[in-house]
Amino acid sequence: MSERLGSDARASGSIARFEIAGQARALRGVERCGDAWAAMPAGEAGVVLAVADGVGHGDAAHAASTRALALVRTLIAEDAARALTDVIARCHRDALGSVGLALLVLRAGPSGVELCGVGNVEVRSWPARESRGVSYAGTVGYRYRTTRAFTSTLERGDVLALTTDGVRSTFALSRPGASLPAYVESALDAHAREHDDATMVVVRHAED
Ligand SMILES: [Mn+2]
Repeated sequence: MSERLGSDARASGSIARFEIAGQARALRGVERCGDAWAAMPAGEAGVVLAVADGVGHGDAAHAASTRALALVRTLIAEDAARALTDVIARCHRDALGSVGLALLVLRAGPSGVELCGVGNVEVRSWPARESRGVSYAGTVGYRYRTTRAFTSTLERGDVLALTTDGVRSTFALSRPGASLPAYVESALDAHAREHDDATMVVVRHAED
């Protein structure tokens, strides 16, 4: 298990009882990906996932998204139970003057799932049990009106997928096979947009 799981590229591993795979693909022809993702332990039994999409593409977007995720790591390391609305607010203040970003932070653990987001980062669940909540309109580091955190239950074997808007709405989360990295790879091959960075992070709660 890596404390540094998550990157601006592809990675996979396990944290607590959660299996995680993610991949951030840069827009073709651009070196730096404007999206980034991170996964980190949250206490003994939990995990926090964060996905960021810097406004625009390239270096400035990359800088905004990676800086925000570094701050999320710091804040969760300080207090694994910190309110997610506060995490978003701290990232907002830190990102003022940058290009801004969309940011979604999700905490999963034995007591369920909690998530909070601003901007176009989506969450899907398999099986679809109930609404997992939505991101609020706005841009972290520029302007957003308000946020709240959504909570839902989590059963063994449940799968969640976080995606930036570089993944088309044609993507429907299905039951992944044994390999989460292979699932993410093929889902991005099929559903990533041509003209945007695209990121997908999938987390599976252990079956037994
Ligand atoms: Mn995007």
